Amino acid sequence: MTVEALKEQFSHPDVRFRQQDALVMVDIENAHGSATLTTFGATLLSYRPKGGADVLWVSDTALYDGKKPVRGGVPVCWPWFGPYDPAALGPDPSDEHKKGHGIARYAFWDVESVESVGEATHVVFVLTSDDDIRKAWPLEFSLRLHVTLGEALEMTLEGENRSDREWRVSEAFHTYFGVGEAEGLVVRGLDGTTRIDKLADGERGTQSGDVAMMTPMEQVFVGHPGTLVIEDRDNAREIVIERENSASSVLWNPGPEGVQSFADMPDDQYRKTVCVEVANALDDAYPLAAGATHAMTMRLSVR
Ligand code: TA6
Repeated sequence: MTVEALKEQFSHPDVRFRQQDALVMVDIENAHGSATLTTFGATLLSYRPKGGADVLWVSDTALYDGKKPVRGGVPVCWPWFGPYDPAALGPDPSDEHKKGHGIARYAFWDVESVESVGEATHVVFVLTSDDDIRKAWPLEFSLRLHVTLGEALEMTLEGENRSDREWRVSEAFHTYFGVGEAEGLVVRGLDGTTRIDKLADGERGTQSGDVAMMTPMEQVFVGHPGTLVIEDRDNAREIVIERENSASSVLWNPGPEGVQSFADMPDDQYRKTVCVEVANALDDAYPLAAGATHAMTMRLSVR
């Protein structure tokens, strides 16, 4: 949908549409703060609570060409997280088209609705299959992202299996949080959970106490539905991450060497962001039966 078509279809005092390079941007502003998404991947790129700094980080060298997902914000990973696992569907002729983290973040979504809910603003983005998407994912689906800017910023990813067969879903809100210093940053809420260390050949252990971010780091915590808190001390704030229907958390930072492999991320910016991802990944991937729908929710707030 073009900016003109969106302006034609939706006129709401809290919502503006604009073009940025090849992308359509959706700006939301109300008494609670502001947020910006792009219809490319339905990716949230900015969330500022009223009077506060941005909660999210976006790379200074991110691309807005509609070919590569914008580096930063909240990429939507669906219907698989990480590299595609052929076991999900069985070897499939389209496997070569299956890029990292699913199909949703590489597609242009439509805006389905814009409405006020009390003092909050609720925008729904929708994605259904097309010939391009079918090259990578042959099964019919519909995917909706509900975004509500209110006291908190709430996102719900609602996926429906419209095909005639069951598949397994793994998914994530791959959130890049903006922080003062990634190294040593404390994340609370994972004590006692099962930790899978992707940088140590998937070694499993039990997390004891709070997590102090390392750079680099890539750890998946599975089997826990709890709330996380990021202690962003340099910015004198705590970022609270609540969830529903998510049992995994992914903590990732590329570190000083790893960042060099990302052309869309300046080498010195790895210290300014941590990925704390609300997900259903690895052990927490789940079957989605033909005709079934699953909704995963993340709620962000700052204190
Ligand atoms: O969530 C961590 C991760 O899977 C890392 O392995 C790294 O690949 C990161 O996501 C970014 O992936 P992307 O495909 O966006 O470059």
